[in-house]
Amino acid sequence: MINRRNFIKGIMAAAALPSLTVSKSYASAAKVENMLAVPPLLEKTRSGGVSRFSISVQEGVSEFVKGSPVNTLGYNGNLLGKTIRAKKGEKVSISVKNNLKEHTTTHWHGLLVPGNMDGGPHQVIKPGETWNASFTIEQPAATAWYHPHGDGNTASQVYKGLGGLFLLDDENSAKLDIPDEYGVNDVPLVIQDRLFSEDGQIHYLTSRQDYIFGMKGNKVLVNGVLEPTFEAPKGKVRFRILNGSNARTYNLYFSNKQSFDIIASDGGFLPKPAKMNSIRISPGERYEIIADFSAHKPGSEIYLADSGYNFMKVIVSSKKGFTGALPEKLAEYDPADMSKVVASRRFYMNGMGNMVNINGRRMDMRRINEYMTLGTTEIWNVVSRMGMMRGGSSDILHNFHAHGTLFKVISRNGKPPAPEERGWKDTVALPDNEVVQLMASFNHKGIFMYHCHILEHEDRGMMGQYIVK
Ligand SMILES: [Cu+2]
Repeated sequence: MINRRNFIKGIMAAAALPSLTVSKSYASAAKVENMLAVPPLLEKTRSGGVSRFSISVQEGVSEFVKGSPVNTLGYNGNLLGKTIRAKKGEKVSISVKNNLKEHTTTHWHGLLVPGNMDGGPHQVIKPGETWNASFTIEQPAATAWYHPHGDGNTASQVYKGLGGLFLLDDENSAKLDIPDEYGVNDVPLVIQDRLFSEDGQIHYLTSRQDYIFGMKGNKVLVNGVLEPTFEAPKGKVRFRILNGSNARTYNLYFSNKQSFDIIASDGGFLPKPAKMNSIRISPGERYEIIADFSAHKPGSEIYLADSGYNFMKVIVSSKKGFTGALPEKLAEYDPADMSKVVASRRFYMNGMGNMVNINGRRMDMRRINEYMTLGTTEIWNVVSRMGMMRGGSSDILHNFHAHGTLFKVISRNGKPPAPEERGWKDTVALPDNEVVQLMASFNHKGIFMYHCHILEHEDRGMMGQYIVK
């Protein structure tokens, strides 16, 4: 952090400082009093063999600090959204009504659907209009999510509160003996940092740093609740963690240093659980972990933390929880089949602030950057090259997300991926100058985006389009 701060100081020397001064470092300790909210499931109706969901994108008001209302955005509510849940093979139809005063789109992050159903910047929903997305779930069980993806206004809409979970189930997830009581021992955690001032208000883009590196906050919301408390049963708890932040990468761990098992990444279950003490999660990524609280006395307090900041308290209750052993095998191990690879491409993620680009180009709605063939597999080499900032920081300055495919990490700088990156993914962190090799297949037609998931970078053009024909 020190290195980065000095570095920023250098490039900010000539910049005017913003008039608003809010401490941007994490609070030293959490003042925890709010209970964790769990987003309810979105109601579905069945007709004609199709599950129908209805979403309203709307303005709202939220109180993160008592007595300090903040204008927010939500899906069917004041903030965030209800959880959509569907099974493999299920036909779904989702109507999305835009009740905002500005355009939006609704992207199904992590879902494999045709390009025209993807909810990217081409599927604009103007104020007052409704967009209908229909598709069949054709992929393994996973924790996915939905969020805005408009051309140039994604970051502010997510920051104000738009985002929801999209959980997928299949035969495998139904039969695995793991915690699966939604909200009890199978608990989603949408982690988002926000810049709070003392009066409980939230601020956006207050400094040059925010434009350059993306918007980072000084406090963490989990499921829209500031520094919450979760009461855990005395047993194993599955947390489905989504980094829904605009720009911050977390290294999550428990304050008592207890280990946990990672069971799933963005696109579904890992081949087998991976025991870890901390997990790096960049914006847009998801990890499902199993934390075991059975050895703690009722009343014990443990925190979920990042960089010394205890942002969520876990209180162990006396309720008996899930105590079964974790399965040794979680999903069929499906090794990367390089014999199917027909092409390789490079994606160079360059620059900062307004200079961001991929392979020297910035997003242009009228330009298709890459052409893929339906049913093929490719190798992608993705690398973050920071130019003048090369080597300036150990932080994650860019990451990479692709729509329309789930990929496998083949290697990082030629070395095999760590155990937690051996399952399906759609987003990867890019430490500076590390070549991340991915294997991706294209099984849906249409136009899809690939981009940095630091949302201020995405909005400033760090995005490209590929077409599958
Ligand atoms: Cu970036």
